[in-house]
Amino acid sequence: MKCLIVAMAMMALAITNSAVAASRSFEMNIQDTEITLVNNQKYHTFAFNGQVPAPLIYVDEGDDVTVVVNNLTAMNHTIHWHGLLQKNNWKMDGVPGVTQEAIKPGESFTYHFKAEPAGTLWYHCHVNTNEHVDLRGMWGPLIVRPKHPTALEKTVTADFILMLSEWDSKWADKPGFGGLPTDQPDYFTINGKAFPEVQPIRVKEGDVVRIRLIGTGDKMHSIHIHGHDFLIAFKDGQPLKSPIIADTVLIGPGERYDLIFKADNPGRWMVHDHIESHTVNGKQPMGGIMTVIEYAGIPNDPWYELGSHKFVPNFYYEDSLKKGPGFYNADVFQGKVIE
Ligand SMILES: [Cu+2]
Repeated sequence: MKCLIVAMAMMALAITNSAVAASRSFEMNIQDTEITLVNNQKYHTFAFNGQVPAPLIYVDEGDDVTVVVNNLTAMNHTIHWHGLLQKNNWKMDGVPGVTQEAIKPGESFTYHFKAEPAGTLWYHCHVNTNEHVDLRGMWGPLIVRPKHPTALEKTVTADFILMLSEWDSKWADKPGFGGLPTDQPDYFTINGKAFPEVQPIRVKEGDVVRIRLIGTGDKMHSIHIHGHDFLIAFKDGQPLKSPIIADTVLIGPGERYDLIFKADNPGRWMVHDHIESHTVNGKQPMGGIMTVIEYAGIPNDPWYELGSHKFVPNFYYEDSLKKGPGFYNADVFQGKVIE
């Protein structure tokens, strides 16, 4: 009898656990894709689903995730899931020659993992990262929603993802080359676009804003937000016990910082890289890593640089993040597939 009760209790526990973790399956193609960084600066990428950044993968902590990847390019690739612990699952870590053979042209591979820990993670190719990650746009956000959110993050009403990168234009149309120590990046982007072709970050007074910075390239970026102090609340997806109050944060390659602040100062406020050489487009200042926080209700001005711009929502995946877990392509990032 005692055994039966224990067995029933264990079964109940198993049911409770499985009810929490969802199984989610996604599929992606890697495709030769031409994107435009700004003006007429095109770039040959190996994009996931033909877009840079890659699709947003948004799951719950503990979910059982399957991702099928089809390599439609002429190069080898893999996916590394940056930030996942992969406990007892190291062969899913996506490193060619260490955890798996690279996915060859025309081949597919199925990744299977548990989504842990929670937070702002990302994914990227791990074959010839110098070129594939730094110059060919092979990166996207992986957001794992926590089972137990912090009191601070529960207050967030507007959530934005900003992936920061650099590009050397001399390799733009030379896939298979580039990513050398002698490279001199001359284009700098947020979510694959440079100012003034980025989108503004639209908020309304009273919002609690979360900015998820992801360093996808190989340079440092010193991100400054005007008119607000923010809390550096998360580092690499993990909540900081003592968040730091700041107006500038230095983010290095691979790092993530989640900034949280109250939108309490209506106006238009610059957000920019304070490494001044990163605010150019080619030889031309001002451009690169800059955008504007726009409060709702501020009248337009004829001289406002983003004022004549067609607003495209979801440039920071803000709409997708509101919808909850799922797999999100975004038209705004779609390039031209190269046959
Ligand atoms: Cu690759």
